[in-house]
Amino acid sequence: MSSRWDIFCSVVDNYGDIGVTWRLARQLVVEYGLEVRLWVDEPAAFLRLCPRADTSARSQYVEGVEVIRWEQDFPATAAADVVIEAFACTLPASYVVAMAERAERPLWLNLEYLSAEDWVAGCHGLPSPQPGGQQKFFFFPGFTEGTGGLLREAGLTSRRQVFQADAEARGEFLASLGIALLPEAQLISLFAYENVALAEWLDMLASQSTYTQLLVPRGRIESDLCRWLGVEVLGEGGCWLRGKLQVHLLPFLSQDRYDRLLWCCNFNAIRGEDSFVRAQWAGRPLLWHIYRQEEGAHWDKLTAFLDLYCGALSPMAADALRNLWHAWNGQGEMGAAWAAAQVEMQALSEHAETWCAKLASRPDLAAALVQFHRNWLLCAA
Ligand code: TRH
Repeated sequence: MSSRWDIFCSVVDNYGDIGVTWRLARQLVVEYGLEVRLWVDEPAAFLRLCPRADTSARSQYVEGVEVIRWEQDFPATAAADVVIEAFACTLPASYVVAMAERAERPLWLNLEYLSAEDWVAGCHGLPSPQPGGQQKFFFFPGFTEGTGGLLREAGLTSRRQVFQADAEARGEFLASLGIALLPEAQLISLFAYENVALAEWLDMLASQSTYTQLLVPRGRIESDLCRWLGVEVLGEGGCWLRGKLQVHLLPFLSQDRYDRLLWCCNFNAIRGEDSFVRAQWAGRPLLWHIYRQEEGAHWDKLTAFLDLYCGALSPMAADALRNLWHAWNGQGEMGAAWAAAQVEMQALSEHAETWCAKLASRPDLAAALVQFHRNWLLCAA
């Protein structure tokens, strides 16, 4: 069934909004042959994820997706069959009128932020009446049945497993980033907001008996890293050895290369929403720096996810993981929490693969969206 989809993305801050919508748009094109336009109000953010994009172009095709600069002065345009406003961004008024004027009403969806909280399944798919007689549906991603699932491209798990089993491919990829492996080193990737717990963690890693290589794509954590390393600035491509810890500063990678970085590492520190999901698809233990919300609302999200994730872990491993994530998010001692987590690392590694397989047995978010549209058309007929 061919249809036209419009996805609207307003970049609030960071890369999660554009990261999710760009990934979804590509998947809808590649796997479902849909015509997709992605409207983005901040081309610079898109350029970070897709360096070959042309920021000067008002409209351009990238990997089959028409990426359009979403300007204040919105052009007259025909509404698509399916309209996704990502993360409750406000659609242009003239576009909402165009939707209402279509002979066949489009399906209007608000794609929400990801949360493991219980209430999500109860709200997923609910309609909300809009002025002018239209309806908008809430579409919630999620980890459990009854939610919209998670973004996962076809064949992702097998591609990842083949890569992880291929030492030569991993070596080539790391070499392309200028990384030479130290003997017996564990690899850790680091993507986080500013974080005062970093120093304690790095002290611990530097004092361990075996090497750790910390792979850090450029970003907000750099100032904390500079402070700990005792240097003024960090040069991209540089590396610094302190005790048994070698820190590498990498460029910000394309989404596909970032996936491969996660797949190469024994442990991944990630943040926000999209990298958090990608680290779960990597099948390796992870450390989540959650996006802070007002009045500490993010703690409910963190707790809900941990309750779900730790369900099948032994009490010892679950405690170790909880304490580690709490410390990383500002509640507890990072050094002690890391030492305790190290003891459970084997169990955490095995669990990460089991968890990934469990998630991958559910329909992915793009499939769920397409199915939602089909069901909606049947109901409307
Ligand atoms: O950038 P983020 O902190 O985004 C956040 C969250 O989405 C949060 O929920 C939201 O409210 C806030 O933005 C506004 O983290 P996130 O979600 O992981 O997005 C980062 C994207 O960047 C993701 O698509 C992965 C990608 N990425 C790369 O492509 N290359 C890289 O080198 C790195 C480090 C990330």
